[in-house]
Amino acid sequence: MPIGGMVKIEKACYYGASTTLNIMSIQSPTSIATDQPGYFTPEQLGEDSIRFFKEKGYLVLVGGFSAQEVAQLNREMVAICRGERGEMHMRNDGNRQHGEIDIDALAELSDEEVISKFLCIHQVHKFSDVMFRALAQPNLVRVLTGVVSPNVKCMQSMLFIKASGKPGQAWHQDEDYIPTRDRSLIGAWIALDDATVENGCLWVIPGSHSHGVLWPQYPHNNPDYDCATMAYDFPYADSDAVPVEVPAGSIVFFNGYLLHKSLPNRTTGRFRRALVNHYMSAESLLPWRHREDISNAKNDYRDIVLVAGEDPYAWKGTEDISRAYIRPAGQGGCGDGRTELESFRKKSVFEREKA
Ligand SMILES: O=C(O)CCC(=O)C(=O)O
Repeated sequence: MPIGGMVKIEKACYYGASTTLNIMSIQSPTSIATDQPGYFTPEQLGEDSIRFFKEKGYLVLVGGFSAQEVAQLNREMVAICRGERGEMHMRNDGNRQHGEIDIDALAELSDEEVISKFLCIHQVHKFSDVMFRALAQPNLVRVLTGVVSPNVKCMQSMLFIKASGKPGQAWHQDEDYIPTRDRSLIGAWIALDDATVENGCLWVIPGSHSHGVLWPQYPHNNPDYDCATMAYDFPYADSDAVPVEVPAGSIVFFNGYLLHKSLPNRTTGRFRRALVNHYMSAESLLPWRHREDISNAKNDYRDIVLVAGEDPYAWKGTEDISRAYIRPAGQGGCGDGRTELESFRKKSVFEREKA
């Protein structure tokens, strides 16, 4: 789909998935307990699920996506990684060094080998029709309109592939990266494989969103995690965290202030794939991507997709700014600036902010 065509779409629509199953999406049976607090089926959604989300900062919708939808997303992932949907650039944050992935050299490799080269690809809805439509999948939108607002917009999609041996992501809060004006940011983490402790499922600290505080972060040097920064000095211990093990097709919704992380995939030969979309209330401005020419209070990033209700700022139009890019796994090192927390603390405020 041409990007230019996409910005004309006022609201994303969902057309369903084709029915052919892909062998890569078939998993060995696992015994993931789905009768836990915070786990709901589409039939069980209601007051209790909304209350759980508000109190604990997350909820799990088991069976949110069907096996056919999961298979279609996994097939699309292969096409994306093979470069069939368009170019992706490697994100190069300041002085960090990352290797390039040579897409042409992937032609001879199997699907599993190709996708294993990537850890995470951002903004996949910008060049993939399938990923674009998944933004507004009906079960997903039902929860969003229940817990966020009748009016919901999306600004980010991320495809996590996490083959065996790939790192996790350290403790963080998503509003630290994507600030909203009304703290309405929410992640929808769609499991494209059964996600377990062994293959690197999400971990959350229930209730940690309720402070409304963004704790500081530093550029850790822990090889268990990718190059994204790690939160510290928050009033919780690792023992307060719970693993969110889920069967493929589940959607884990989590508040943008919730502390969460994932560990490396420690299995042999099993993937832990997930599609993660980020949404917020359409009523809030989105001061994302700092602009020199406008104050943060007025900055409103408009490369967004409305998935429910009305956009109060429709009169501003939308923009087509972001492009798909590859997030570095950090396995070749994250470059300069990685440090132990104690030496990070000794740096001046100026030096810390540069990191
Ligand atoms: O899926 C993962 O491993 C990490 C995802 C995550 O932390 C996020 O989407 O904010």
